[in-house]
Amino acid sequence: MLRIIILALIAFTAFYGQGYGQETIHNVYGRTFLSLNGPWNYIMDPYQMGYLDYRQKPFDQSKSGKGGFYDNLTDVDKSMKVEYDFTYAPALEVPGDWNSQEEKLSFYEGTLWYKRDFVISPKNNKRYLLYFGAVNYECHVYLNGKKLGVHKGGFTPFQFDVSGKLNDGNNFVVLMVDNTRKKDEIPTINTDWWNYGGITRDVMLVETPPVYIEDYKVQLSKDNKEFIEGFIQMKGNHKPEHVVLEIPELGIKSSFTTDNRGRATFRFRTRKVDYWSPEHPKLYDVTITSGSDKVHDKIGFRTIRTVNKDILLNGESVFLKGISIHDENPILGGRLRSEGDMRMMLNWAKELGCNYIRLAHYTHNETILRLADEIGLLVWAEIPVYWTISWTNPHTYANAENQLAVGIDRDKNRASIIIWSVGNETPVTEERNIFMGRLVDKAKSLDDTRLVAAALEVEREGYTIKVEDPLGDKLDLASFNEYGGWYWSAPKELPKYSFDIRFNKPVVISEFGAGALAGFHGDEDTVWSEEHQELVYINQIKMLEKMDALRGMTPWILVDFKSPRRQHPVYQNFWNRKGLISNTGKKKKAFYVLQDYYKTKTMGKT
Ligand code: GCB
Repeated sequence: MLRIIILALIAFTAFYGQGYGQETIHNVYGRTFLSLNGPWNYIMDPYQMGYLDYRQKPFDQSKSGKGGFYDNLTDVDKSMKVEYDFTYAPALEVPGDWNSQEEKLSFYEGTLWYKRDFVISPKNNKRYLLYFGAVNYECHVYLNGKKLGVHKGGFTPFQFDVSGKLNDGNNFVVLMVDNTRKKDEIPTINTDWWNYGGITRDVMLVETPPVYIEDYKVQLSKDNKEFIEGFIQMKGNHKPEHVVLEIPELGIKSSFTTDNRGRATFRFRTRKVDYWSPEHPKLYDVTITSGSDKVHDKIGFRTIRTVNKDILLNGESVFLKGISIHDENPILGGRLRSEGDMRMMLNWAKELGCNYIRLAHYTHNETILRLADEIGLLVWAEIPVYWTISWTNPHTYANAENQLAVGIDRDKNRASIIIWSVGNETPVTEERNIFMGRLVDKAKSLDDTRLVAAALEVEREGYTIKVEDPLGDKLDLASFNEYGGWYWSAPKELPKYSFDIRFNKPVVISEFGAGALAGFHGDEDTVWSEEHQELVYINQIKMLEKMDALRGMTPWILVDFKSPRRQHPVYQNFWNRKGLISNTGKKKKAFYVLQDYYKTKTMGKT
């Protein structure tokens, strides 16, 4: 018994002690909030002067708790020696990474402080939650000079309950953000994308009633499309609460009573639903009410499952015409910040003829998922378990699992998401198989209504491309990255290859591609030319089409993106050039090859 308690305690501290694991309010955009976006003053602090004393002890762990930049001293008495002042410091726009906003920060990896003032008159009968869409990577949050907590993980939301901690009038929030890459974190030190630091997504102060609708899930039953099922979770007390779910277009108005955990689960028969699909992205207005709280959402209803080599969307075989996408706007530079940025990306995907996108390699902005629901694009969502993670470190695992769980939690009502990916190109070893296997089990335990996948790697023997990663046994798809014509073999050789795949599952190619500098022309053998990339696409498609199990693909990648690994001064200049569209928005020849293929490609074979 004692052992169990100790183990439970270790697991608990691994989760909460490390700064991940806070629960967040569901559908934050559907709530009443004060936006804290806009300019925040910042101080670059490579030596963590604002956090550590000269003996390297954190000020916030000293007796007084004072001494750090979070005190936000300004215009002090002339006898005081203070070596910072936010008031006169420059500002960065939030949301937005720091690298793309200031030349001197473009390669910066380290600590940077943010400060923002705001005015509010908190009401006695309300709760207040300070919500962050994402901050990369580790972040210490202080409100009016007092520490609220720490969060780790650059792509998932987190919040603090600040009820009773707000001043009536002037308030300030200070954040210390550190994007230093570390071996044991998720992602680890080595990635092929820019390590954009800072407050990259929305910040808001959410106001709710004291007892509020914290979470809910409304979807079609996995086993029977005639039923709607899900739950409503209240927060604030554990007394029975009356909750009402309304979907007017389906004639639904159902009442439930929550149990002593604040939860009501439901399953009831519905009249015929107009199914959501990329061709017909039907969303229903859904309203949940309890006491004085009311939340509105738009939810699509669809089913997804696999049968042998087929992917069935609403019971019909579908071919996933996809493209991979990073969370980056190459034209403005930096992380996607606005709905406009995101629409630009999705409209390009639509123009390419896609019905599907892979949001690589981490949890993307909630807004892009809502747009995918609205525009009609199926989605592969992913976590940054990428390449060589510290497989045996329990903190690393807890962190990965938390990022997976928070992503699933945030986006569980999005019809567009059909696949949770637990990682990308992780090298097969015993330790990795255990780590990844646990993530697959976790994803399935949290959501058994979607598919679980990972981007695996291939091996080659002569002209045979083999897929035999044992993790594949646990996954719903045979998905792998395969760089024939780029990292191995010449593009013209590709038609000679065939596949040997160990799994009787739908094959969805998670990546193939080739680099090309837009406007650089040469013959098909000239690396970096548009013609070379074009031939890779032509011959990849020929090669892939030989597989009768082929049910989709997300070539790498829609648009050129920034990466510190890409150094060639003429062709790359810190850009990964595998985009079908350049960093200035110019379509390369390969774009049209894929567009033609998608135009004529029919649904999967049954
Ligand atoms: C991959 C990775 C992706 C890289 C890409 C490349 O296999 O999954 O993150 O950017 O290759 O360009 O090498």
